[in-house]
Amino acid sequence: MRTTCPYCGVGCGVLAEAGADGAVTVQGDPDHPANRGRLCSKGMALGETLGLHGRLLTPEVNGRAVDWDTALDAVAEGFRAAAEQHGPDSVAFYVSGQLLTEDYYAVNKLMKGFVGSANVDTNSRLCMASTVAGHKRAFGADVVPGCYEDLDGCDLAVLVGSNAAWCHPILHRRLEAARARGARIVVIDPRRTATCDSADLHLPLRPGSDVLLFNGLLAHLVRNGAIDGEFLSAHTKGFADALAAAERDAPDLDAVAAGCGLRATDVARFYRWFTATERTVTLFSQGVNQSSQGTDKVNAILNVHLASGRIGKPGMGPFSLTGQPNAMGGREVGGLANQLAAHMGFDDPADVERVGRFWQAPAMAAKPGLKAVDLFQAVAEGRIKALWIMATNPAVSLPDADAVRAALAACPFVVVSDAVHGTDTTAHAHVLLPASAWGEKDGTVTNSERRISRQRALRPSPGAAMPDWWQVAQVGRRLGWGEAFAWASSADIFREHAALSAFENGGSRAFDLGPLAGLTDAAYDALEPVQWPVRADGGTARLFADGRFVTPDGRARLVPVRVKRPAHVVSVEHPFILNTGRLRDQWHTMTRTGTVPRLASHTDEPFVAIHPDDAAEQDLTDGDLAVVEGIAGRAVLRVRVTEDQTPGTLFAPIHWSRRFASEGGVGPVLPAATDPVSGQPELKHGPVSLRRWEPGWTGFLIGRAEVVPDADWWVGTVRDGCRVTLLAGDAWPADLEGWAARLLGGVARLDLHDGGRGVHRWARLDGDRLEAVLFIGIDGPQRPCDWLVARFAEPAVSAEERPWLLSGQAPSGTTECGRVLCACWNVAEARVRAAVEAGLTSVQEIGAALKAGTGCGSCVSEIKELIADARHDVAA
Ligand SMILES: Nc1nc2c(c(=O)[nH]1)N[C@H]1C(S)=C(S)[C@@H](COP(=O)(O)OP(=O)(O)OC[C@H]3O[C@@H](n4cnc5c(=O)[nH]c(N)nc54)[C@H](O)[C@@H]3O)O[C@H]1N2
Ligand SMILES: Nc1nc2c(c(=O)[nH]1)N[C@H]1C(S)=C(S)[C@@H](COP(=O)(O)OP(=O)(O)OC[C@H]3O[C@@H](n4cnc5c(=O)[nH]c(N)nc54)[C@H](O)[C@@H]3O)O[C@H]1N2
Ligand code: SF4
Ligand SMILES: [Mo]
Repeated sequence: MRTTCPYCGVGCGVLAEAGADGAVTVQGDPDHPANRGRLCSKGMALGETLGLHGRLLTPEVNGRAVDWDTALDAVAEGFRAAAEQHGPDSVAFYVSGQLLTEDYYAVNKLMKGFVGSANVDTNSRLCMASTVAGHKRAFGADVVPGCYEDLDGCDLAVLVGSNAAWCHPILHRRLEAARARGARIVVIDPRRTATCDSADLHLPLRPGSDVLLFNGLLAHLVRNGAIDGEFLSAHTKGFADALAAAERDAPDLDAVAAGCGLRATDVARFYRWFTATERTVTLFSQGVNQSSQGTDKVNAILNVHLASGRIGKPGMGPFSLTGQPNAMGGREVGGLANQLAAHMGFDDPADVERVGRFWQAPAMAAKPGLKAVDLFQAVAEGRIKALWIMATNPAVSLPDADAVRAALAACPFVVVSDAVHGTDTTAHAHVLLPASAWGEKDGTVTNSERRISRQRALRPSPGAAMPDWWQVAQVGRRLGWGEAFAWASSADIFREHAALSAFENGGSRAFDLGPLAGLTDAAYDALEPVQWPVRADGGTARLFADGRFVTPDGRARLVPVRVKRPAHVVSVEHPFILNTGRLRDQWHTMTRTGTVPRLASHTDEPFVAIHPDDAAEQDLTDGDLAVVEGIAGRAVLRVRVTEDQTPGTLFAPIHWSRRFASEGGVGPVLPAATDPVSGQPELKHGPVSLRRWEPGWTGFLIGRAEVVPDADWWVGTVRDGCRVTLLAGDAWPADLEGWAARLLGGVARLDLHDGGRGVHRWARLDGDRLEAVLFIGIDGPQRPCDWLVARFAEPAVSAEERPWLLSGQAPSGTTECGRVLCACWNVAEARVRAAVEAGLTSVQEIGAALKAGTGCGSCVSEIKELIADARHDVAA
């Protein structure tokens, strides 16, 4: 079955095959233009995320399993009652760029056309809203001008606030291929990331100073006669004002270097390369968007491309890297509270009228609804009485997350549609609706280059799970709008969506799928990946080639932007800036990737990265636990000392929730400041303090069941056949044996106590099968040796092995298995080390021998390091 990966916005084609035993194997689709057969570690592990463990399989009302009719009646009644008593604006949806376009379309139609409120917002507000706003200001519409082939064909790629090596791995490989034939890569990011390993220049700019850097570039282009005057006068407006603003901020190179905290020679080199290289692509992502001046950052980038005429032509252009698989689809259906549908909006009453007529809508919303942060504020204040959350986990992913949690707990009626049970958000649901997941759903997604691809079902939904669009349509029908929600399939919805895009369009809107409005079911099934706008003769790779933009006068706008201070800055109480982002092998709140042992093993613990000078000053060493305290709330994280950080800045990953750790999440730490234009929260810039936490005891639990331990601090990770939970506490548990029995899930068969040394260890066996092991002590060990963990993957423990269980080490003579380095092929670091010691000296040789590094390639830099270390050892 040909389908599409459900993770990032690269939108890779996947060939998936369901075996007779239900097991699904995947490989890259060689015919898909996004990836041509490749997949990254997350995509390669898709088959392993499809187990039913943890899946939500039946609807629930107030914690009790019910049938669909009961659940849907409850939802319809809850929404009807709220709207009748408190008006339509007391009802809201909070949805996700992980929905399919058809799901998204259904939600948007129900709310904006029938309930009569635009209170539909999406996690894309946390992700793409600044780009949407920046595109609209510059181009008149939310359009990514270029395509992936421009990455293959460029001579300079500038990555701004993007860790593409980990977050868009397959595109990053295309950039590396361009580099191999001579293109240069510049990375603009306050910290040194894996993406910098294949860069020709890394500019570790001061967090938030991007506008200054690009204003300086605009002024530099003008000083060096590198602007395209003809293009500017024929196709744009606003150049003089934009330049005046830029020159005020950035009178010369030294001002830029000082303001950005960069070496003047590095800035000069970047400007020189940009000036000299016609085929330049500027790719940007969350370091740009998630900022209190994200929209201005976007326009600062678009300004330099417009000024140099580098747009709409092969090998060049600004390129927004979209995060979620269907971030783009959501924007096309108008999934954001300030959009309407099919690139129409609330600014023009004619748009509202037109969409209303097309939908035959009884109650068209006429004004924008609440944006995510304001929406949850309204929930907290009791203004939202009924809320439906779909395919997102806001209790984890929003800033000031503890307040979001409290708001959810206080909301009178919360509906959550999710594929899994037990997320931080499902815990607050009055009604829980089981959603079909990847591999079961059927519909379309749009990737970063506007390419629409099919996700196809390869197996039936388990239990009672149903697609999201079906759930919405059922509630629409129950609310009395049977005809408008009569769809029988996702194909029906797609045709309607395509028809709306073409409705009275006549070239006024870039988003146009007209020719697809008449697809038969069979043609929809067989739909090949295609880039919008879709014309009679096919898709469109590149827009604006003719210099015509989507503004009323057809001209693009350069927008004057000025440097602004971030919403919150450092203070005596909060002297560090916390930056947050992603890890290579985890996806967001880990509801899917967190269940795959080989993905968990790359990084198994939430951490905070800090520069060595700062660590020394704070009296912290690598491996300590630290309390990271922000304006809103706190986290407790493992300290990682690294030169990759710039002094004064910290970095922590976003993935841990309360389901996987006691206080491993960054959501509570970040304040809810937003960009005034886009409403996107500033998720990369939270002032914090940092101090060591020295627990009274540490230890770990290994067990087969998922337990939430009663301990001050804990982090759980899945491993093969078991779950490892690291533990720490201030005071010793009061009733030690009772506490241990609870964690172990029963009474231990083996134990070892040395009160003098403060050591307590237990193991529980069922016959010869190991069920649980618990170690705690004053001086560790803090984590289990791999040999012990590996015993859980075995059916029985042998008589020879048994004495070693509580020893804290592997039997003499056994080698430990160790951390997985290459997650694509599941190759342990120890095997790569052994291969290097055995004499292999290049990444290619290692790849040929072990396959390590031949998948997505994101571990290649680590393999290189191991080779370099070995050489160093020999030399020493
Ligand atoms: N492995 C993995 N891949 C993913 C995801 C995932 O969860 N896991 N999620 C997907 C989604 S939804 C998204 S949105 C994308 C995100 O993809 P990216 O945006 O590439 O990822 P992030 O790690 O969030 O942030 C990118 C970088 O911005 C930098 N940054 C912080 N502040 C600034 C600043 O002021 N200026 C500049 N120039 N840079 C700054 C950070 O240091 C970080 O390295 O990834 C997608 N891909
Ligand atoms: N501090 C900080 N916070 C951030 C970010 C950051 O960089 N820093 N990044 C932000 C960004 S860019 C993003 S995109 C968000 C992501 O944050 P979220 O959207 O909250 O994270 P996910 O874990 O992807 O949540 C998706 C949920 O949908 C469920 N699900 C999966 N498939 C389906 C389906 O088909 N139907 C339904 N109904 N449910 C399904 C999953 O089980 C999961 O519970 O986080 C944002 N938050
Ligand atoms: S790069 Fe990886 S996560 Fe993104 S779509 Fe491709 S396989 Fe999926
Ligand atoms: Mo995102």
